[in-house]
Amino acid sequence: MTETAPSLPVLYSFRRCPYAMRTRLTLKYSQISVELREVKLSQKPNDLLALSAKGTVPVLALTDGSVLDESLDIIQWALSKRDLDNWKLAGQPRFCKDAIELITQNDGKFKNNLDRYKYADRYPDYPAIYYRQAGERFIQELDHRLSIHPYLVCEQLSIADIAVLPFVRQFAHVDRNWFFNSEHKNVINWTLKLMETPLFQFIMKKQKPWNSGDEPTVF
Ligand SMILES: N[C@@H](CCC(=O)N[C@@H](CS)C(=O)NCC(=O)O)C(=O)O
Repeated sequence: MTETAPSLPVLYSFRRCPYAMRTRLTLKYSQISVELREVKLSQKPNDLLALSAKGTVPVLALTDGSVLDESLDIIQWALSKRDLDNWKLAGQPRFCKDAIELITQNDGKFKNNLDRYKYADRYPDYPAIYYRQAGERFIQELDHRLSIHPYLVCEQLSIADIAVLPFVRQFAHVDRNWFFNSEHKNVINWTLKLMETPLFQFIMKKQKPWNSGDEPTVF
């Protein structure tokens, strides 16, 4: 009798999407295997759109048929399965609240300024530097935090670092020369340190875009 491989949750992802990056970081950390489907945003697969009409990545289709189409929901789900280093900051309600507030700021105001800085030609009301300076206010806050402890919320790596890092990386990459020579030394060191970890290197490996019928890529 031939045995069929157990089916895995399916993650629709885009390698350079910061929302997808933070979910891949967490799924890998939580030791949850998924079938990875790399999506081309200009050519979204019908299977993805059938699961979530929003048409954003990441989307995680669980084996029980449920679908998570918000990165923070995927992160919470993964951490509820396994969180060996307590990224959730369980038992530390003050830090936990702070982490959530920081992620909200990141996903809201900072992401907004980041988009305008990155795609300044689409927002001609102001030059790119205007949006960069607006985004820098968040970077300054992070820098201040990192002058007090090695991670964003406290002495340990947490969900806040993982959720925010991919966006700071994107901010840095708009003009690397400016960023890595800027005054934000604590943020620069934190970014470089985290990006050099085996976990980060692993989740950034190149993937070829998925097509229906492809052999599954286990991640
Ligand atoms: N709130 C969503 C946002 C996801 C999102 O906006 N992803 C972008 C890529 S980074 C996307 O899929 N955009 C759709 C598009 O570009 O067509 C989440 O946290 O998962």
